Amino acid sequence: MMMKMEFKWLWFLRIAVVSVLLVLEGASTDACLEHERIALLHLKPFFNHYNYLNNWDEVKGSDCCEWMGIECNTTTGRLIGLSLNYTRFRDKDYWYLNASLFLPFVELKSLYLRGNVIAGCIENEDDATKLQQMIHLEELCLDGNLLNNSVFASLNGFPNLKYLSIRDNQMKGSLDMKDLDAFSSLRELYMSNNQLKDFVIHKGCCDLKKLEVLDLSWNTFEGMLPNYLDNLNSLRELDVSNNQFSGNLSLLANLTSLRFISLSRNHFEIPTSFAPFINLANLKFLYANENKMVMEPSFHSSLPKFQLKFITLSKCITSQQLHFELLTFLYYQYDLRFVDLSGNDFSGALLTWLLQNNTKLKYLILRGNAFSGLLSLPSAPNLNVSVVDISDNKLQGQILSDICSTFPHLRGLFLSKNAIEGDIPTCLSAMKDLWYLDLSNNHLSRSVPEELILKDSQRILRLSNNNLSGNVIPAVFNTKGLSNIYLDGNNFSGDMTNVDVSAFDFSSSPAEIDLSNNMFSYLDTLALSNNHFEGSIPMKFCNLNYLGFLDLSQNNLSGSIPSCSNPPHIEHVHLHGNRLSGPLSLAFYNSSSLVTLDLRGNNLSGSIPEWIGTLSSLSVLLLKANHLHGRIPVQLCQLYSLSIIDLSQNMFSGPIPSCLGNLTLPMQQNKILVHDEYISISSEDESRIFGSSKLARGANDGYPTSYMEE
Ligand SMILES: *[C@@H]1O[C@H](CO)[C@@H](O)[C@H](O)[C@H]1NC(C)=O
Ligand SMILES: *[C@@H]1O[C@H](CO)[C@@H](O)[C@H](O)[C@H]1NC(C)=O
Ligand SMILES: *[C@@H]1O[C@H](CO)[C@@H](O)[C@H](O)[C@H]1NC(C)=O
Ligand SMILES: *[C@@H]1O[C@H](CO)[C@@H](O)[C@H](O)[C@H]1NC(C)=O
Ligand SMILES: *[C@@H]1O[C@H](CO)[C@@H](O)[C@H](O)[C@H]1NC(C)=O
Ligand SMILES: *[C@@H]1O[C@H](CO)[C@@H](O)[C@H](O)[C@H]1NC(C)=O
Ligand SMILES: *[C@@H]1O[C@H](CO)[C@@H](O)[C@H](O)[C@H]1NC(C)=O
Ligand SMILES: *[C@@H]1O[C@H](CO)[C@@H](O)[C@H](O)[C@H]1NC(C)=O
Ligand SMILES: *[C@@H]1O[C@H](CO)[C@@H](O)[C@H](O)[C@H]1NC(C)=O
Ligand SMILES: *[C@@H]1O[C@H](CO)[C@@H](O)[C@H](O)[C@H]1NC(C)=O
Ligand SMILES: *[C@@H]1O[C@H](CO)[C@@H](O)[C@H](O)[C@H]1NC(C)=O
Ligand SMILES: CC(=O)N[C@H]1CO[C@H](CO)[C@@H](O)[C@@H]1O
Repeated sequence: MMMKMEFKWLWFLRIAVVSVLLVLEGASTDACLEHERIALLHLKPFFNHYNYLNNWDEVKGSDCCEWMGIECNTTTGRLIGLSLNYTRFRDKDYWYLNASLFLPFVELKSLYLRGNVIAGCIENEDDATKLQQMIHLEELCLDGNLLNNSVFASLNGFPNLKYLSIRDNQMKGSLDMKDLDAFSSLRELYMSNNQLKDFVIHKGCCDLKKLEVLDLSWNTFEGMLPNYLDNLNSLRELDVSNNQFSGNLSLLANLTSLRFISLSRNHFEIPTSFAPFINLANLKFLYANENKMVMEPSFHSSLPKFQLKFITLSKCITSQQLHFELLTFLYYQYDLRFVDLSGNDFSGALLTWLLQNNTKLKYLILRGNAFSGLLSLPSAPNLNVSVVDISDNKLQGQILSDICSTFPHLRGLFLSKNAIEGDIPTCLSAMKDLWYLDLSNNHLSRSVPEELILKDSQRILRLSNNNLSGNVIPAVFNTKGLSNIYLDGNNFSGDMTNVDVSAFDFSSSPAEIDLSNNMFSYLDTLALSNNHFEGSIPMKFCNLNYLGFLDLSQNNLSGSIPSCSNPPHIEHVHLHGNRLSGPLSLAFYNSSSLVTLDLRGNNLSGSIPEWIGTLSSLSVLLLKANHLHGRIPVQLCQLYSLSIIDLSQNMFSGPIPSCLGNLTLPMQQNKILVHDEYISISSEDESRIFGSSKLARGANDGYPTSYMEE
């Protein structure tokens, strides 16, 4: 699609240049042919539901080459491109297209009819012969319609069609390969997101010899890959992901043009040596997540001919524990950019050699395995490494400061859920590109380098559940940059009361804030629970204009909850397990963004204020184990999003408002916050990684979306 877009872009440029020349020469050309203009006007009523085609002007002399969705050849004035995506009402009934209406456009090259509730074609007697006249049609996109398997029979005609896309339609059951025989000119065929289940294959068929891209993903195919495939000698990209295919991969062994294969989320038996692919010298992208990995009966000694750039092999089911050493083919790879072997329970020592062999490696994802021993690093720097994720393994020992010089351009470092001990190396705070550091759930001890917390750029810092100590309070409240800071579950101490937040005492609106000078704190998440902080919650919290998540629970905080106009975007407040006292002040009055309010286990007194009804998004209200008393206000019934209320262990009196029984208490789990940000691949990196590979780029596999979500 890349190439195509570039081509079109050039084309528009050329149109622009030509029209400028025409103006300069004072000449005028009737760019649009009259009979094509009239034929377009016949089409208009079928496609103008949103009035998008309002410049398809019925006045004579209107140049149809200028119309919405039209592309003409600037020399001949003939129509060559017609793009009518999403121009019908989606909620209106399905309809049948009269393909004859397109016959006047004999030079048409591309036709896009995506998302138009088309259920099929009207049968005209001699359509097939007539469609044969459209010798220029090369691209046809029918994505997102209601077409069934008969679509192939209706389209049986276009002699030079190269690109056919029928994604997201209603093809079901068996795909009869004979139907495809008429499409011998096809280079690219996309059929993802239908409900196709199997293939009907006939002897002596297989005219798709020129096919280069085949997308069968997101269907319900089952059984072995069809024999048909091994004839497709030109195939460069094959996506069969998200089906129920099973069996081995021998069938692909001779398709030496293959550059991209996605097998993810099927039941294939993938041998650890990848022996079936050994001759695929052009293979660069191999996605094989969530299949069955099987051990070879014997050691496979032949060298693979491929040099992969991208391999994903996460969450494969195995019957026995696999030692990493079994992935022999990996020893011969030296051009890898992206490696994901997560969730496989691989054991053994960490793959230092993989980093040494692959100096272009950018992403190394090994989380959820059983790698053990020290976090050993290659001796030479790997300048390209951007993300290293070895969380949820069995690493021990310390993080050596070599890590900073070995991976100087690191953007994400994920080492949580291991058994790492010792100090956090100070050099990490000087790493300019590092915006996500997760060392949580280890045995790190002693103090945190102050600079790491103060670091003045946008980032996420997770150090939860270690054995870190010291007073981090001054640093936390002087942090700069847009930050999420998680320091809960440690042994930090310090008095909150006198926190100096004057550094970010600002009242200007976000638009006026000068980010470039990093003058203000954009703290949006602050989690400091389970430490030993003391004193009262500073009044100045009210000035944390960007705070969305505040967790100070399980500390030793006292005094009252500051009553102020609360942070305007606050969503989740966790203050349980402290010694907070006094009434529920106006702290959260009118806070329409508040979703969770957890004040359990404090010494709060007074009654539940009537303004509780103003918390229109409140979903979780936990007031258990305080000294609250009085009546439960009926205003609670105005909280239509409430899903959990806990008022137990207080001294409430009077009736329970009957209207509470009227609340539906929906479980809105999505609102109960689980932060799980990840690193994103920039579009620049993406094109460098994926190059011109069409399917890899589209990531039909759903991969690497977890790296694209921020
Ligand atoms: C435009 O038409 C001319 C003459 O038929 C042809 O040579 C040229 O390749 C066409 N250009 C495009 C972009 O189709
Ligand atoms: C119409 O949809 C196709 C397929 O998704 C796409 O390639 C094409 O760029 C779209 N055209 C326009 C004008 O949006
Ligand atoms: C389809 O369109 C052609 C050309 O405009 C027309 O002659 C024919 O009657 C139409 N068929 C139907 C069934 O409307
Ligand atoms: C498929 O669509 C055609 C119209 O193009 C219709 O005549 C036929 O009944 C449909 N077949 C099935 C099995 O729904
Ligand atoms: C792959 O499966 C086919 C069909 O079941 C079988 O004939 C062939 O021996 C298998 N190949 C391997 C290497 O297991
Ligand atoms: C691959 O090619 C070899 C040699 O031409 C042949 O023996 C084998 O049967 C082919 N395998 C497949 C699956 O077509
Ligand atoms: C990769 O490293 C392993 C282990 O050090 C070595 O055996 C292999 O030859 C290396 N491969 C390449 C291509 O450098
Ligand atoms: C936590 O760190 C302190 C020193 O800061 C040490 O004395 C203590 O043993 C550590 N506790 C654990 C469980 O590692
Ligand atoms: C917490 O830190 C103190 C020193 O500041 C230390 O004496 C104590 O053992 C630590 N607590 C735990 C549970 O490690
Ligand atoms: C909490 O603070 C009080 C008063 O300062 C102190 O006596 C108590 O030891 C502290 N408790 C903990 C667990 O730190
Ligand atoms: C609760 O619902 C019942 C029945 O819909 C209605 O009669 C009653 O007025 C409602 N109670 C309150 C307090 O909204
Ligand atoms: C693939 C890739 O990003 N390669 C880069 C690795 O790092 C060297 C040195 O910075 C660059 O020159 C390469 O382009």
